[in-house]
Parts: sequence; C-alpha cells; structure tokens
Amino acid sequence: MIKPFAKPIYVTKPFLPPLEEFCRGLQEIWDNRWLTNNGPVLQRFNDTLGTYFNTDNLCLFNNGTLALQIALQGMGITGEVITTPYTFVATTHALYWNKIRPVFVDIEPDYYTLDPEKVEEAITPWTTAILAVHVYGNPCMLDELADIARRHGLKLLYDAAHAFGTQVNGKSIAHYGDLSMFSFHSTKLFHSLEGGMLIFQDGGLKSTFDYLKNFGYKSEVEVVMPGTNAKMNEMQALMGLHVLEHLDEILEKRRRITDLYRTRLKEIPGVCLAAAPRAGVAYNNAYLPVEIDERAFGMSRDAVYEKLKAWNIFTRRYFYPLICDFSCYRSISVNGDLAVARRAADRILTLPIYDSLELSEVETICEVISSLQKGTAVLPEIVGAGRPLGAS
Ligand code: T4K
Repeated sequence: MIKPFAKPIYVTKPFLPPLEEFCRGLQEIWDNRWLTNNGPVLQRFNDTLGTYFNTDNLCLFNNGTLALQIALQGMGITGEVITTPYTFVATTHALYWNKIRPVFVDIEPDYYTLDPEKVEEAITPWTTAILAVHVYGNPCMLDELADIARRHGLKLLYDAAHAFGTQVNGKSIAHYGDLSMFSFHSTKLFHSLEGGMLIFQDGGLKSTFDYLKNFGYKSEVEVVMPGTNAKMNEMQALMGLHVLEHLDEILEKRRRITDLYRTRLKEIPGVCLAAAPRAGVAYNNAYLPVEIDERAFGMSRDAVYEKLKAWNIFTRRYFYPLICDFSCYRSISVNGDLAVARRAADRILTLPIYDSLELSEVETICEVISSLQKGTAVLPEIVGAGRPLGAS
C-alpha cells in the first residue's frame, strides 16, 4: 500500500525567501515609516522589473485583476472583446467591470489558448479588441493573433497571469501584443504576496494607468479621472524584490519536476500530457496539466481528483467549469459549440508543482496515479474526511 503523505500536497505552495533576508528588508520599511503610496521599496521594485524586462512601460498594481480592469479602461476598450472561456474567472470579470461584452470562442487543443481561426470568425463591427490568455504559461499563437489584430484594427491584450518567466525566441512574453498583464499572486511562481503588473507598447498609457490606480490624482489638488485604489504597497514590493532574486532557481527546479512528471506519466495509459513547448519557447513550467481519458484510464478525471485526496494529494481542475457556464455568465451567447474547451474542462487535472516539491514526492504522486489506473490502489482510511490530513 502506498502511504498517504503526512502533510497535504497542494497544487502549489508559494516560494518564500529565507526569513533573515526578508527581515533585513523589513527593517528598511520600519525605518522609513513609509508603507504604501509609491514608497521607496515600490520604486526600487519598479526599477528592478524595468531592467529585467528592459522597458519603462511598466506599471505595478495590488493585484492582477485590478491591473487588467485598469488596462481595459485606460486603453478605452468598449463594445465587444473576443476572449476565451478557458481561463480563471478574473479575465472575464475585468471585461464585465468595464461594461464590455465578452465574446467567447474556442481554444486550440495543444496549449489550450485561443484558436485564431475562431477569433477571426467572431469579429463583428462592435469588436474592439482580443483578450487572449497564455494559459498555464504557454504562449498563445502570437503571430496569428497579431496578424488578425492588425488586419482588423483591433487591440491585442494578453492576460499573462501565468506567464512570468516564459520567453519566446529569446524575448520575454511581455513584449508581444499591445499589452500584457501579469499576476503576482502567492500561487504564482513569481509573486509579491498579491500583486499585478502591466507591460505595454504605448508609453503614452503610463500616466493614465498611474492616475487610474491612485484615485485619478495628478497632483495634490488635481483629480483628472475617476480612478480607483489599486496601488501596490511596500510589503508586497519587498516580497517581490526578494522572490525575483531566486527566480532562476525557481524556474530550474520546476523544469526538473516537469521532466520527471513527463517521464513517469507517459507510461500510464489514459494520462495524456500537454504538448511539449513549441520551438523557440522557453516555458516557465507554471502548471502541470494532464488530461485524463476516462476510457483508457478506467476512471473519470473527477474520480481521480477525489480519490487522490485519500493520499493527501490536492489537485485542481483548472479550468472547470468554463466561464460561460458560471451562473453569472450563462446569459452570454457563445460562438460555436466550444468543443475543445469543453473537452479540456472535463478532462484536465492540474497536478502539484512548486519549487519545494521533492522529486521523491513527484515519484509517489505518479505511483498513486498509476495504481489508480491499474486498479491496484488500496485506498487508505480517510481520517477526518473532508479535511486534509495533517493540515493545521
Ligand atoms: N487571470 C488569470 C488567467 C488568472 O489565473 C488569475 C489568477 C487572474 C487573472 C487574476 O490575478 P490576481 O488578481 O489573482 O492577481 C488561485 C489564485 O487565487 C488566483 O490568483 C489564480 N489566478 C488562480 C488560477 O488560482 P484559487 O481559488 O484556486 O486559490 P486557492 O486559494 O484555492 O489556492 C490554491 C492552492 O494553493 C491551495 O489549495 C493551497 C495553495 N496555497 C494558496 C495560497 C493562497 C498555499 O499553499 N498558500 C497560499 O498562500 O485561485
């Protein structure tokens, strides 16, 4: 019998810098007594990221959702925006908060990103932009989407919430399209506790984004637009600075974990791995999605998801249900049958991946999945059902 993990293995676990390192930074914040509102640590984080991405066209926010909402508002996007139903719900919420109508089209089966052909078919006189998502950190079909946007005079925005660290042809993913939004949420491989960032081509947008995230203030006595409060604070910026120092080691560990998963899982009937990254893509290994083919595996994706809990393994079904199936979006008509997106939503399981996940733990997770497939798994007795074992 494979023993359950003593402590829960979640789909992710945030990277934390060594505590002493972080405390040294805290001392600076204590000395400054400057906690938010464009403080010195935030400015340093902004400059460091500017150097990392080699751009001045960058703006930081307190989370990715508000960053995206402000991006849409600041760019004056209206009417209809073509987007994906296969994403985290915040992508669609950002449109809705701007009174923009989301138009859902299908995705392609290899990387689960927008299908350019379906995008082109859905363009109407009201379409103003495409909002595509680099799902799991895999780049969208960048050239095809750029071509459609150019030919139809549309803005091209990327929700790059998952894509920090992904590069295409030696260039950061941030530099494709008119604008990219990154989430620095704790569940992301690069994080600032919570946080978000916009990187954009048109430098003229910077002041607009800066006003919008700070109540519209231009000076102490001038409010030039009805902004909101979406500022990143000093603690967030400090965490971001410290995590950035460890980015290379985080990416390397994730790469090794993915390699091991791929080696072990390819031997299990009914477990279908996502396509390997396209040529020229340096993938960040943000997530580990696999498709469970019920017939070949002998069990549905949902059954696997439930049974793994008995071993204290908590996977996620990112992204199920599709956005258009949530009650608040059900009234929106969709383009076509979304067959590829529906199939992905029904079959995908995202397995645990984070820098501190031991390779021996990956081996065990794969062994459990294999034993479920073979029907040899002996279910451990569930102590305190419904609550992760060993969770505090
Ligand atoms: N666009 C896309 C495509 C996105 O994926 C997201 C966010 C956004 C936009 C919006 O960006 P933000 O406004 O969030 O910056 C999580 C995250 O909360 C969310 O940020 C993320 N996408 C989404 C994909 O995943 P949940 O509801 O699954 O999170 P939660 O709390 O269940 O955490 C997942 C697991 O992580 C837990 O089971 C345990 C572990 N965990 C989590 C936290 C917060 C930890 O070990 N420690 C922690 O501190 O949404």
